[in-house]
Amino acid sequence: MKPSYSAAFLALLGTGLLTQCEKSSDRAATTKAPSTVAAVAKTAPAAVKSDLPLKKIEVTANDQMKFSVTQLEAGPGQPLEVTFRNAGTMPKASMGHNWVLLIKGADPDKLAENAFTAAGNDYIPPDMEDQVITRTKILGPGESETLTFNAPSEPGDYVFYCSFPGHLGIGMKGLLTIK
Ligand SMILES: [Cu+2]
Repeated sequence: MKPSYSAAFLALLGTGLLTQCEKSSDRAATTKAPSTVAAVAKTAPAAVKSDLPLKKIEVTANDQMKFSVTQLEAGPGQPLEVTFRNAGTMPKASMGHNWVLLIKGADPDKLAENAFTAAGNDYIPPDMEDQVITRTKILGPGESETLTFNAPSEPGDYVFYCSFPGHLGIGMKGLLTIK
C-alpha cells in the first residue's frame, strides 16, 4: 500500500467520521482498520468538469423491496440530481430503504455481508465507505432525500443498491451506466 493511498483513505475516512459522529456516537467503536478494505479499483474523487446539462432522476422504493428504476444512464461527469423516495408504508425499522452508488468494480455483496454490523451507519460498513460514491440515509415511509453530484468520469457500469439488510438479495440493485 503506497503512503499516498493511505493518506487519501484516512482523509476520506476522517471526513466520513466527522459527518457521521453527529448521528451516531457509537459509530467509532465499529470502525475497523483500513487493512480490511477489499481490493477494488479506486476512482479518483477529483472534481469532474462537464458541459453536459443537469440531469434529474427520480427513484422510488416500496414495501415489495423494489426500486422503480434499475437502469440509469449519464454522460461522463454529468451533473446529476437524484431524488430518492421511500414510497412504502411499513416502518423504517423493518422496511427502511436507501440509494447507494458504488465506485466502479465494487462488489455490493461484500458490503451487504457486513451490513448487520453497521446499523448505526445506514448499514454501510464504516471501513467500506471508500467504495461509496454517494448515498442517502436509510429512509422511512414517505421520506425522500436528494443527492446532487457529478457522475463518474470513467465510462462503464456502476452498481447502486439498497443497504438495508436482506434487500440486495431480494433484488434492490441497479446500474448507472456512464457512456
Ligand atoms: Cu431497501
